[in-house]
Amino acid sequence: MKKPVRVAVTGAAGQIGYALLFRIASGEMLGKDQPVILQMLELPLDKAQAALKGVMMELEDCAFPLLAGMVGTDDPRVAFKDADVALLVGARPRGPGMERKDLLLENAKIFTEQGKALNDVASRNVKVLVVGNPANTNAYIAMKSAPDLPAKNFTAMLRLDHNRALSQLAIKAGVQVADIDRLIVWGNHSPTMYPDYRFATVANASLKDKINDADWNANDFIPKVGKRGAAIIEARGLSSAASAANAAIDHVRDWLLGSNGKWVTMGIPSDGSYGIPKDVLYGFPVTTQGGEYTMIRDLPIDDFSRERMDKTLAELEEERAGVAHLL
Ligand code: NAX
Repeated sequence: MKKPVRVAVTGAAGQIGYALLFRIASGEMLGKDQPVILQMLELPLDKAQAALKGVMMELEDCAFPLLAGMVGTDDPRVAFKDADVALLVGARPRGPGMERKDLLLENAKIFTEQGKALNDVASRNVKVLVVGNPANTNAYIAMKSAPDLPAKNFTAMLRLDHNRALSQLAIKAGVQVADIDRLIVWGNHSPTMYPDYRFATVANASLKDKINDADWNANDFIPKVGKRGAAIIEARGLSSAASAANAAIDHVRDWLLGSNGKWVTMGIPSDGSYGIPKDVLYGFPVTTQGGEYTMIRDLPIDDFSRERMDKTLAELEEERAGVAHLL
């Protein structure tokens, strides 16, 4: 039997947590031969801790053969102790009358504290995925608060946007999702993101040749992917949870086990490529192998794309400026 991998999950009693933990424990994220220890963090509130206890009881009741242990806590230093993977899902939601700036600052406090705790107690090669919004900036804050850990190990989730875009393209072109490769979602996990299928292929032929429709791209596809989260809330009365958990699993699975040459989108600290300033946590195309990602470089950027990539960058720069005094 392999040595168990320690997976920390914050916001474990929330909706995404509920859709995520059981799949991790069943081996869907790290493999059907990989035991896991779940280290779950929730707020130090009676209600949150009671709900977490209930989730842990249900995990117990599944008798997952791969679940080698569980920890439930309200202390980040306990949850992140020796963690190999950390899924930072819990975040402060926007309350009534709360301004975007306040939301940013409230979350900055959480991700500063959690970044420091990771820095102090997690595995020196912990792989961090931030799901809680604003995901890119929260990941940036955690990265800056953990100077002893490799900055490249801090990532933000754009995989849900990537998966949403894949499905919309498959529907439009009348092809199978599994046959599409080389899709990108540039930038911030927000409606400013830029889903870009200029390089996409379907069964190795150009997808752009199949969908040669600039009007559909600009006025249907891009806004639909960008506003999909809001459309789900309107339809379901609740925000995306199962699809978000699924995307988190895809992100971590591909990162650790490899994407087999397929392009996937990850929010990663920029190295200055594509005119995106160093360190900005931005959605880029990558391939993954052996627990490392490699950015796809030197793709040509046309005027239409440049404008959109700059717009989503401007939003990220604004968020970064809003928290700069805390870092
Ligand atoms: P819920 O409100 O259902 O759950 C969040 C849980 O986190 C709650 O149980 C809460 O008690 C806990 N929590 C809050 N602050 C915490 C802290 N400091 N430490 C530990 N636990 C904490 O939200 P849910 O629907 O699960 O969504 C979680 C986050 O994911 C939200 O920020 C949401 O905006 C974000 N999303 C991000 C997506 C992405 O693609 N990056 C898509 C889905 C989702 O909207």
